[in-house]
Amino acid sequence: MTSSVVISGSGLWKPDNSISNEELVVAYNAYAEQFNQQHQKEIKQGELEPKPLSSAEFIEKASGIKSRYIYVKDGVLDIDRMRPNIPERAEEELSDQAEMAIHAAKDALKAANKTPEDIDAVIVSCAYTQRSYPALAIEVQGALGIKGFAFDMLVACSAATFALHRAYEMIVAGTAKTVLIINPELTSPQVNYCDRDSHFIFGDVSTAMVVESAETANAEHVFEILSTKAVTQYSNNIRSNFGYVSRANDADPFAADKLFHQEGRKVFKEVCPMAVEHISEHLARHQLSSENVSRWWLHQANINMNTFISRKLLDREPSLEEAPIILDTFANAASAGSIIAFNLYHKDLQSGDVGLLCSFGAGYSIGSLVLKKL
Ligand code: CO8
Repeated sequence: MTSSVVISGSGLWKPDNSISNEELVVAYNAYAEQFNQQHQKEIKQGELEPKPLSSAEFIEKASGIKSRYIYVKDGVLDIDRMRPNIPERAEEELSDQAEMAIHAAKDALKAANKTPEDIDAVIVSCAYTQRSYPALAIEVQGALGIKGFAFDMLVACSAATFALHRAYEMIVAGTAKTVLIINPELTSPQVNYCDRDSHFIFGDVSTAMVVESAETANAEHVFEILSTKAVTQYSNNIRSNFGYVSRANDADPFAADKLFHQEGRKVFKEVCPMAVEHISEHLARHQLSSENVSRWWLHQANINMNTFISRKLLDREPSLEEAPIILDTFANAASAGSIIAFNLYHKDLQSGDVGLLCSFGAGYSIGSLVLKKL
């Protein structure tokens, strides 16, 4: 292995529909008021807590989110449903996530100046896959006419960066030449739109990247992967108990604990210092300091987390140009967040500029890559 490994293209696909904070709050508050009305007696007798009201101002201030993309809007704002209405597709049809994946994959292939014939491995990596098997990656591989092999992997918010790590290693090891990584983040089916603390956090989106040897790369914007770094540490503070064993547990498969839930404050307190330490150590490996980094493509869970982390790293407030924020329009798109930031903000960098791509989230899991524009 003589040549370096590069990211030669990225892709982004967003659904046609979006939901603003105001729309979301109107629906949630109507639901909460209806719930409190219907359970007046139990609430009065202290058997049930009333549902508190949400506010668009709180959401923007606490998270930086103004709006989020949604794969299917129908049903989410219906106070008698409070979840998207996604029709089940026949086995012969392309699955929803494969469709989302293909949109982003085509965009990334175009940016990397590649065709499906150039790809020999596909990784679909995201927070959830809509079925266990056959793998979504194999479905995408078949639909795009890609030879070689494909597999799915799940690492919650670090799914995209961890997949980039695997692609890097496969190319270094010579087990693949050009790898397509796709993150179809269909989060809305797992959002509890009846929970004030989390109803606003997530959005749906799909991203993709092409990783290959520098020898074969011929795209306009090519970034060498100088190195990768990953860490995981078990925590129950971000959790979803949805799973195939529920049927055998005789548990309600739609119960609140089967959806995304978290101890947001604890996550903030524990993950931020972990991320700062992780990134500092990763840069030090290359004798780099934070001031040597021209662009920070950070995970996009919450604007206050990003501000905290960048301030600690830089000892000052970073400009939006240095550390772009995409939360306002995309919300938290699970593992796709840092990839969206890269996709939208990389073309202006000059040859030799260094950037840091990093995810942090459930698990806990943190994954980073130090990149240099060629
Ligand atoms: N409207 C109005 N008031 C509210 C609302 C609301 N919607 N929500 C909470 N409040 C109230 C609270 O009740 C509280 O009131 P009081 O002070 O009277 O108790 C007050 O506002 C403050 O509440 P919090 O302490 O909860 O609010 P914070 O300021 O801490 O902000 C955050 C909440 C934004 C969640 C914050 O804790 C945070 O940034 N946490 C970081 C964690 C995070 O963002 N995690 C996301 C991880 S996602 C991930 O890892 C991916 C998982 C896989 C994808 C899943 C897809 C579904």
